[in-house]
Amino acid sequence: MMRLPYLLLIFLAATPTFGREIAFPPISGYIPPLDHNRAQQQILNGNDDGAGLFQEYTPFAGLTTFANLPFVHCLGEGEVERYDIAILGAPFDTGTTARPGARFGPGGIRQGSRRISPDAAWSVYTGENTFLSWAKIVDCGDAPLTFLDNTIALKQLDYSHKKIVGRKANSTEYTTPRILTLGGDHTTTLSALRSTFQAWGAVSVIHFDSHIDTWDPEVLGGGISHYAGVNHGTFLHIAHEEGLILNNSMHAGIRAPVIRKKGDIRNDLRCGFEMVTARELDRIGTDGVIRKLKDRVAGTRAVYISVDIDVLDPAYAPATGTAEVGGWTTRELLTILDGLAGLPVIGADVVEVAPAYDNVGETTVLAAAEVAHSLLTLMVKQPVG
Ligand SMILES: *[C@@H]1O[C@H](CO)[C@@H](O)[C@H](O)[C@H]1NC(C)=O
Ligand SMILES: *[C@@H]1O[C@H](CO)[C@@H](O)[C@H](O)[C@H]1NC(C)=O
Ligand SMILES: [Mn+2]
Repeated sequence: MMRLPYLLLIFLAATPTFGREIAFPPISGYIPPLDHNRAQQQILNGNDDGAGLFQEYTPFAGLTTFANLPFVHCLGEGEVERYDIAILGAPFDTGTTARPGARFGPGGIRQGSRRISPDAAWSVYTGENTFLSWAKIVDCGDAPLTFLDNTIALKQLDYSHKKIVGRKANSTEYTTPRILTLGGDHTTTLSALRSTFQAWGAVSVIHFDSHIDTWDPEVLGGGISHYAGVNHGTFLHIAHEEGLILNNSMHAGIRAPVIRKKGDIRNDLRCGFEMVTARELDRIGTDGVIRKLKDRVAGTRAVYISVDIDVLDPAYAPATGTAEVGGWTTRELLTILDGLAGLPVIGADVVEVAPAYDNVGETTVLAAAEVAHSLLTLMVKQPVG
């Protein structure tokens, strides 16, 4: 008589989603509960070979994906498991003008994200959990890119982006999947913007960076070759030339000097940008920065957010190619990003993370992982497509 309810109880206790509505448990739990009855019985019976102590999943077990999300071979042939938001690594760093190393950024950011886990990601600020929403978020791994030829590598990255955006989303309502790219140097954003153009047309860009990155290839690259002109300081100029971005785009956190006294800023405006400088934050605060960014892109159908980790001060992000002092703190950046909730973010990235220059406390990759988390939250909060 007692057996049935007892079995039911064990069944419920062993079901990780018990007691909570979980739309999509990609894994069985941050630290899923042991089946205590079973474990105790096994130990009492002298049968403590560990089978009763088995946990399907703990945060540092298995292979490292971003935020412990499931891996999907999004670039494979034929049908694959569907997704709404895809994490894609872009291991490319030969478009950088200073320290290389961002080809290891995707792996570094994943490493920094190991304690972010879908079943334990309830925000104390919003009470929400980005990973347990309408959106199915997966990690597609890294795009396979040659490291010997920039032109070919970027074409390979273009192809990877278009393939991932070209699949049918899991949601039947929002049918175009979106990508969060883990860079890679900033050149990789060009491929992302080419794919968002394919799906959504020209987009407004909110560009967090200490540098403007709209340099004319003749100025940054020297006009030596077309190949040399496509780099992490010119990609926004090229994106403008290709018609990928709208003229109500905006930089945030700028502080690095320009090369030409007037020409660079004139060209920047021509490319469709205005800016909030790094020190402006001291006068107008995070609310003021958020307002400026939102006002600038107001009414736009599609916003792309690119975060160069060098927008942070080197104290908060030493592991980057072209560090500039006098930047924002991690908390300030996260507050500003979260303040952009409601914008139709159709794609985003975190780039220029070069883990070789990080410290033993993993300061930069931890920051980059949390920035990526905030970007995912923006994408989830405003479904599009
Ligand atoms: C994915 O799609 C299936 C089938 O439509 C649906 O049942 C499931 O809830 C979706 N997953 C998420 C996380 O929305
Ligand atoms: C952007 O371009 C449109 C036409 O394409 C023009 O009407 C508008 O004034 C421009 N806005 C800015 C801020 O330059
Ligand atoms: Mn940059």
